[in-house]
Amino acid sequence: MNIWDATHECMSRDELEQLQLERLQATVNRVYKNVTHYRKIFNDSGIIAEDIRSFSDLTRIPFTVKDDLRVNYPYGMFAVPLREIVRIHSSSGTTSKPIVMGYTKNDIKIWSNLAARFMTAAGVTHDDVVQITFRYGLFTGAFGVHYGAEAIGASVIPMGTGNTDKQIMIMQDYKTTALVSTSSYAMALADRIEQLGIDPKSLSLKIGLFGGEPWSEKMREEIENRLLLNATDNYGVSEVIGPGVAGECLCKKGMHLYEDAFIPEIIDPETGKVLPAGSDGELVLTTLTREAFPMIRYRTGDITSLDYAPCECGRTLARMKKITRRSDDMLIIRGVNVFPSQIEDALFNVAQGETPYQLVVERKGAMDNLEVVIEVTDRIFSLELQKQRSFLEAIKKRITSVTGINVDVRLVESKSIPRQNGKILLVLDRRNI
Ligand code: DLL
Repeated sequence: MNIWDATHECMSRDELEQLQLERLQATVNRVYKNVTHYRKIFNDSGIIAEDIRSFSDLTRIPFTVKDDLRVNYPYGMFAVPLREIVRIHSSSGTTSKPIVMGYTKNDIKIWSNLAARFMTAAGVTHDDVVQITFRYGLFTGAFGVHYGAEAIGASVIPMGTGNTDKQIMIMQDYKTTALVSTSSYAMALADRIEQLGIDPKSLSLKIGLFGGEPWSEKMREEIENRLLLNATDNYGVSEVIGPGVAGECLCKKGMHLYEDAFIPEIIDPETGKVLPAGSDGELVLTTLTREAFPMIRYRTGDITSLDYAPCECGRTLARMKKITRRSDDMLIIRGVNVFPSQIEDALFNVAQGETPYQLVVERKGAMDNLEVVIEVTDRIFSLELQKQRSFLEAIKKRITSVTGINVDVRLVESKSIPRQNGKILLVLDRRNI
């Protein structure tokens, strides 16, 4: 099995911890010097950057949460001046404003190598033809994997999202060997390949790299059987870098977390207490190499656990269990992160006030579907039909512009959404992942 960066992926725990501490000290000094938000937090908590010398010292620093990034929109969390930034990405915030991340030249180089790690671990080499079906743009997914694949020397097809028939045509004609997508899009591709009567044996697919959303072992089995490829999981979070935080090797027994670049902690999401190794809890990440956008103890919201036992592949890095749950209400719809509060904001804005509603998430075929069910209020009821239609259209448009996903919107009779103790369950997630 190939290893992209054996020096860092196979270090002894002692060496690794030494490296982590050196990099942690540099990062803490950097944020104290350059990021007002952290300087204030350190000063308020009586923490002196030079005093952070051990992992237990790290736990004295308060967590960073999405809201801190929102408050510092757009560039407040940058640790370098804009002239040193060569790339800007963004991810969804909890309101209509996104979170903005910056990268220096060196950040991009390090990121490419981190992405190359999980791609190599999944079996990608310079002989592969890699088709990337993530959205190119502000989302970190496509560019992260793209640069990783180029670093390996593979031939990259930067397809972007959608246009499934064309994806399949290209897959056939260009002889794609590695597919990069969300697991749900892989299922949608498999459905369409079947509908078109294409024999998957006639394709050249060998490797599937799936990430960006939760998926089960059952789904893995189904994708592997239908597309005839070896499917691996990879994990990333835009706020800390993008894809390239962790990825499975072919043993498929957890995702190796690149601990030389990120310190992971597992905490109890209720109390914030750090839990012992092996416990299930929320993953918190501290970046160790980021120049432009360092994050100290960033709460990812993802529930997982870490296994520090050595892996048969030779990598010594801890392995992170598949994520199936979040500690907050963030939804992942077709690989896009959506917060119910973003939708509520958009809805109340167009409706000019509070309106009872429910978000219903379902799988339609292989793909996720989000329907916004809105109860008719007197104000909406009094509108003539034409106006009601344009009202629904306006809501749809606004939600799409804020979240980046298309939703269905439906009006229902007043008081028809079921209540429990007088309250509507705001999110009804009927997907069975
Ligand atoms: O989704 C980065 C990424 C892109 C990773 C492509 C892998 C492949 P965000 O848009 O910031 O970044 O979303 C991050 O997505 O906190 C998880 O909740 C979820 N997520 C990402 N990868 C996985 C995975 C990218 N393999 C959020 N399994 C994270 C489960 C995942 N959830």
